[in-house]
Amino acid sequence: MFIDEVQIQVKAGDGGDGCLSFRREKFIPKGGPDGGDGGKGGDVYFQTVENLDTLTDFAGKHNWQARNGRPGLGKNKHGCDGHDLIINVPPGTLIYDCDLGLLLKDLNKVGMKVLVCQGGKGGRGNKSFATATNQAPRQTTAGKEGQQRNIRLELKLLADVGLVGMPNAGKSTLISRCSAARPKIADYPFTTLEPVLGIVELSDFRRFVMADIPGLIEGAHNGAGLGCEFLRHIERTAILAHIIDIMPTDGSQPAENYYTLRRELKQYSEALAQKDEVIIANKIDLDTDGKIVEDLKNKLHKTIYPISAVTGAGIKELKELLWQKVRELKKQMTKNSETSNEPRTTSHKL
Ligand SMILES: Nc1nc2c(ncn2[C@@H]2O[C@H](COP(=O)(O)OP(=O)(O)OP(=O)(O)O)[C@@H](O)[C@H]2O)c(=O)[nH]1
Ligand SMILES: [Mg+2]
Repeated sequence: MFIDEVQIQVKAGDGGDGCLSFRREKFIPKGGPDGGDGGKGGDVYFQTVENLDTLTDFAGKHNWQARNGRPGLGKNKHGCDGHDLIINVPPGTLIYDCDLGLLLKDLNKVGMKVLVCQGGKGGRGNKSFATATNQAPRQTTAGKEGQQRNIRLELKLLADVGLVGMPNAGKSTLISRCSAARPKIADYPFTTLEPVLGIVELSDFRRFVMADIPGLIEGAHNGAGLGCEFLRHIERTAILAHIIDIMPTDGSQPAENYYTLRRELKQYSEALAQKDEVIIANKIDLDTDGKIVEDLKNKLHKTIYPISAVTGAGIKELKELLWQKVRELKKQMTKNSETSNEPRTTSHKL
């Protein structure tokens, strides 16, 4: 089950209460106060880990709570601090506070860790109130409550190349040919029902991540087909690979299908539509004399990369091209982030 949005409640641990106690021992009259302080409640963190790619772990669990601090004890014993709760999420998870309607943090890299709820402080035991003029205090304080938040987690997968196209265009066939991902492939529309990530490997240890998402149809922004919601998973890709079926089984025109899909992308988000795009004409094995691809080139007036995901024609060149483009864009992005003065910390406190 692929889950990319959940709402949960997280709570840090409460602080333990301070202890009221006096030293009582044989032959030691008036032993004095010896109540220890309470322990601190555990904090709640979110952390990104590599081997996760959905929010399925949250499906059956709404409440997430760190351990409370233990109360202080006699003989000046400090209560134990509560254990922190570290919640693992996939890279690309956005953390929102539902009540404040605020984006708290975008965990867009592996190994990031963010503190979202701070544990309550432990209370003071009566020993800590002892002074020269008040040597037998009976005063203690209770532990503080841990912070609590209603959190919404939203996952936007992190990939370098996002495959977009109409159903049946051959997106899944392409990703399964380029990577170890094995999404279902069939000759009916909407075979793919959830996003799939694949790592495309080239020679000399070069690699990039490709995302296959369910097909889009006209009216997707109004909910037609599977709607546009999966587009969020390619919002952060460096480039879009737009796959056109040159011989759609429904008899539609490849060029018109291209423009229909572009309109849908634009309706969903202008930023997405502005992304660099590589146009791929798939199924050239069915175009024996090359006329359909030629016609498509003339109609779109854009560079088109012909491939056949089934026979493998043009795939090697396509992988090289995508890798080059991803590398250039990533270089540009790191240059931009270096010129901005954003601190490069990996652990944050909110
Ligand atoms: N002849 C030919 N058939 C292809 C090619 N690529 C894909 N197909 C066929 O097209 C059909 C659809 O392929 P998929 O990869 O499932 O298409 P998709 O774009 O992932 O479709 P959805 O998941 O429904 O959006 C399958 O029957 C494939 O075998 C190709 O290069 N040549
Ligand atoms: Mg598919």
